[in-house]
Amino acid sequence: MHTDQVCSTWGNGHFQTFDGDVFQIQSTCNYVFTSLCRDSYQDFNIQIRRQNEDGRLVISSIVLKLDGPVVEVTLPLCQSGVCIEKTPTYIRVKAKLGLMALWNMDDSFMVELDEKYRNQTCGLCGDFNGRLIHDEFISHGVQMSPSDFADLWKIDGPTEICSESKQNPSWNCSAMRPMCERILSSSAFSSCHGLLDVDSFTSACVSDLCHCGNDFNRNINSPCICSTVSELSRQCVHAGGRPTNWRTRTLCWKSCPDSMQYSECGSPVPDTCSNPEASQTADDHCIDGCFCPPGTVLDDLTGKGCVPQSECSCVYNNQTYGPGESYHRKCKTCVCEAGRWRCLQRNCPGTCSVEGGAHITTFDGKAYTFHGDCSYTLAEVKYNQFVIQGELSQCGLTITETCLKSVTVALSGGIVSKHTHTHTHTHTHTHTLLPKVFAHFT
Ligand SMILES: [Ca+2]
Repeated sequence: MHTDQVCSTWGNGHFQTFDGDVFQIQSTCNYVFTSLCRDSYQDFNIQIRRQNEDGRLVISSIVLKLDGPVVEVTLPLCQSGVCIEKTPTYIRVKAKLGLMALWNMDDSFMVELDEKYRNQTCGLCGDFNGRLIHDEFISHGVQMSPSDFADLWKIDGPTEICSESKQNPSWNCSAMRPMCERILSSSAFSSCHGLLDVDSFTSACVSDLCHCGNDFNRNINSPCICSTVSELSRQCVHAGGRPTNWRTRTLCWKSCPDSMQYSECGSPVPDTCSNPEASQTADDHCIDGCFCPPGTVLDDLTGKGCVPQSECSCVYNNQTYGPGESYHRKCKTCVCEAGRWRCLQRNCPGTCSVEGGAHITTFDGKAYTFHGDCSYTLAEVKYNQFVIQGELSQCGLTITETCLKSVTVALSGGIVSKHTHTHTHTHTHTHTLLPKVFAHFT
């Protein structure tokens, strides 16, 4: 269960505190959404403001100060313990200190806090002490209205004096209730009813519908009703419930691009051609959004939408190769199969060389110069399968004039062959079945 750690705001100024109180503030002022109450050191401080767009309150600014400097970001970004990512439906901020914030880039914003912050938070999200109403709406025996409570956490800009616009309470909204109940209590949400206080969401739905007016047919697909139903769905999923796909063509329908389908619960990290098992590594709750149908992954390389993994392309050296296409490199051939390179290593011997008595090139191609005066191991395979030694010594007037005087090849089984410029000696100490090996050099 995570409901007691989540604070959220959605739709037309609805809020739910960490402790579960639901209230509405229809205001365009700037508020502390949640912060630590301690003033000496603030791990986090999140502020939020809405603005009025055609009679609808939409989130216009969210400011997160998280344990460090404020940074401008390009997504995705991970820096100093803070990760900011964008999925098709959400912008998500995760902070190591124990905070996750999720914004749907529209009306809904949610913060999940670690248990360790219990009874230490300030702001519209309440004190997180695990008790409803106390001490948010009843403090020291005094009752507070939501707008009194919100006033405590209002933070005006430097030149601003913001006052909350009071709601018009005279409207009779009860006529809207049956419609909200019909949707929110429907069987699609049956797994949510034991997890969330559906009545609070019904009241929020009634309030929004009332605010929007009487035209039900116009409202059925509008934010008037959908923002609260969507929020219930989101919070239900977060709390461990599994709402069935409740959206229909006539109720809060969401269309998706590229043959994707809308789902209330999909992986926050989608499987793609470049990472077809990404969702298996996601440790987070599922989220709602557009997802590729089962059996397909998102083609993030050529932009063909959702494709079976077998139709995925591959990338090598910034070039894209279609399924079945291949590239050849020294000693290997790779074929693109289902988004992955399948490589065949060809039998391709490695070469090490000593040239000019001092210029050595390793099996892996590293060249260096060394003027020796001794016998050196040029190559050796452990457990005495073979040892090749080279004798380097001065052969000119200066110490930088060195020559490879001789090479000795010793094989397991006792074959030792020594090669000099003019002679080759081979001694066989025991009989062996090893193939004879020739060392050649210039
Ligand atoms: Ca409380």
